[in-house]
Amino acid sequence: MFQSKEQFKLIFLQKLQMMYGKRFEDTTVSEQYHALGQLVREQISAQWIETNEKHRTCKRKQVYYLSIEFLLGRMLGNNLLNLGIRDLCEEALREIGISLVELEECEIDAGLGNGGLGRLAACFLDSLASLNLPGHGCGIRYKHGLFDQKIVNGYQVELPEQWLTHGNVWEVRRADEAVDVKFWGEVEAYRENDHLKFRHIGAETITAVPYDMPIIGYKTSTVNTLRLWNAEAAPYPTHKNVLQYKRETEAVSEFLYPDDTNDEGKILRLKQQYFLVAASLRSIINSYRKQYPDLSTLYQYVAIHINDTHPVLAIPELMRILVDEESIPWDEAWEITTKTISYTNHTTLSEALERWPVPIFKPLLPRIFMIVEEINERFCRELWDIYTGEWDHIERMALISHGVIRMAHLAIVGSHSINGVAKIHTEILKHREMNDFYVLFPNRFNNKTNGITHRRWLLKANPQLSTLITDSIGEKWITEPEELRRLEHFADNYSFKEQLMNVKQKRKEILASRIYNQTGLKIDTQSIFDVQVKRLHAYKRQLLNVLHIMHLYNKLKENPNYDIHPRTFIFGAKASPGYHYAKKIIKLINTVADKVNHDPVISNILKVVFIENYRVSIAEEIIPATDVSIQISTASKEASGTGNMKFMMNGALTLGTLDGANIEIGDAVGKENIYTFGLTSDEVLNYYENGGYRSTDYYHHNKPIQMVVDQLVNGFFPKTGTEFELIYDSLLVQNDEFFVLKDLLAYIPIQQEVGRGYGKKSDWYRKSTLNISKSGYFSSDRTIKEYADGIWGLSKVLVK
Ligand code: 26Q
Repeated sequence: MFQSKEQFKLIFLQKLQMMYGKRFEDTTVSEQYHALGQLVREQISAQWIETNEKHRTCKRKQVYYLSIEFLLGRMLGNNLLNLGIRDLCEEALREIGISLVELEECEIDAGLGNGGLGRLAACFLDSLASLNLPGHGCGIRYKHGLFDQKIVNGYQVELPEQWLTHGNVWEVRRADEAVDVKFWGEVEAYRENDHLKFRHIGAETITAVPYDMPIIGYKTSTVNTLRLWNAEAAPYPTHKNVLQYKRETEAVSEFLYPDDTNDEGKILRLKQQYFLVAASLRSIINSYRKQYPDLSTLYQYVAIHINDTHPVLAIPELMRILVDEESIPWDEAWEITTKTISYTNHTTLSEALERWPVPIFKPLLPRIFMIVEEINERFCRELWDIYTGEWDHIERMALISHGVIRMAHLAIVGSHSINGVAKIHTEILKHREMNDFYVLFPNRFNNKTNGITHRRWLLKANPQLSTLITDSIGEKWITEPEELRRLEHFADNYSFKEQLMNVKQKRKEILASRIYNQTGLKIDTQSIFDVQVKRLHAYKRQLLNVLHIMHLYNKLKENPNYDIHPRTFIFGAKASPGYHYAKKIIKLINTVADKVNHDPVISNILKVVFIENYRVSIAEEIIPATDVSIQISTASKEASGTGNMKFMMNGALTLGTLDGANIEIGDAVGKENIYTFGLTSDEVLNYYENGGYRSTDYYHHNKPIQMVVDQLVNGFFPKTGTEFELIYDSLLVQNDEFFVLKDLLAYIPIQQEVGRGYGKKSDWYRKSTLNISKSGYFSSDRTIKEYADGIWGLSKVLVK
């Protein structure tokens, strides 16, 4: 690596000149960014090769993490940090008049994910490499990541995201490792040595070309690989209409699908899933074969993890390879497959469980369909032996029923480990949603509470807080996050808390000036920053948050002397383009913002900000500036949540329901250091099972609730007409499926308590300190160690 600032400057200026053929003074910031990126990539190439060599020859188990999403965000700052050269570069660049931060801001986020599931995959890659574990990601190189969001007149408008238009310095195209993936066509049976065999004929072939990205561990020599597949036309297409074939082929890796469970059955989405799986398995097996003679020992050296059911076709695809290509008998192939594959579930929402109609699936993937049918038949026969005569029971558990394939059932039957992502979520899976399977395979179910990489979300995103922490307890926490616990001793240290307060203040000012520059809105940095940023979903209940703001507005209108600490309510959220209800909520937030921010009296006390185009890089600015982290999903609905952990680690206090990982955050910090409220998950699930909730009761018996609900439709918001009828109806006509009105009743007083709590600064920062000190458990380093030990059987491989 670079020996000194002077050496770095020399190499950097040379690089810049070589790449752009200009004098340094004439280069743009974007060119400087690309030159620095290029330089970093060249610097790590030796370590990357070394890691690959080591993994190729070490005869140790490797894990491949298959995910339809990797929400990486920006890479430059993180890579510099992990290489341990960020400070050196920053100073050297400053000396030649360049701001590193400005360069970093040139980088467009790699937004190849919707939210939690995709970001989790990215955090896992960082932890795998930092822990020297041989673990690699397999995903799709979408040409367009999640759409860019514009807010026009309060409405969300989507634009295609364009992260690749200026090239991507972090990827290497490996054309020599391209593989074929087959769709359509027919299956032909034939005899070979008296065995019945099958081959796929008349198929349409797509070429999958890998683009590899280096995943650099924190101050280690390990550089793992994220392999993203690009769909391209086969070199010599035999297709009748070559242009059409080319267009259809490239469409496979063109767009990331937005998370929209209402919009099922899109054939392109299924194509993407099989494309990822078939290309990844081919490449995994190719590299396995370089070390080992046959596939009978595959599971001893390879673990394949599927991130939700999106890559579940890895199960029948592996069976196809073992049975059709390797001529391994079915039973042995099945044992190899189930011992190789493990599965994480990320949802209990039954409408979000993937199902594919047979009429879509079968023609696209004819051989895979036959294998799924065979798995189903054998499984149902086993069930028949156990539950003889119980047709309903068997039908409930079948993989194929009423003409649809249930992907979660395939995942459970075909893997040796099934995990949920927070304790309560795993319990709900075991005892409710997947109970039939838990009874049958109790040992397969386990919990792995999610985590986040504290290096991106604390060390990189919040250098001010990181410095304070390191000054207080040393820097061991960076590689051993549980060390943060030692901050406990500072909970009553006046000087520490004052510095913590100053750090928070500084970050609030940075965010406030960003908001001012982008929107012209002036926000009070002495106010409480109350933040809810996450995908927009009915179950996440941004609506509960807005109705509470409307309530505060009403209270202040009624009594301008109403005693309340000034607040800034900050939202960031993308709604799936076809999810009308979610889009109405965005319009409502912006409508309330308009009303509140333009009221001459109220706007001195309350402000509402909707931050456009929420994404990883914006999260890195918002989270460190947050006082109150809003985590108010309907209990039982949020599998885990990971934003909650990022806020906690940055010293925000959580205001949340007893849902997902909020419960474990509460257990870690103690109930004095978190604000919880609302229905419990048992109460919610009991209502769903037995009925008994009547939203109109809450409406009729509570004036403040009635008032805000009526304001949705009674002209309170000028010129909105019937705009919010959908929301109004969801609350009163559809009986408020997510218990917004009932929980609003509890939310109002707990928010008052938060306001009072914030007034007592010393106490508030005591709580804040304790939250940071207990956040080490929520590092993905801990999570990944649990996966490595408990599921994958993986151990460290040190690279020299
Ligand atoms: C499905 C079908 C068609 C198109 C898209 C999709 C799709 C895409 C993405 C369905 C779901 C997702 C993403 C789900 C997700 O992010 N789940 C979250 O996972 C986090 C990590 O475990 C948890 O913390 C969250 O609680 C969970 O909501």
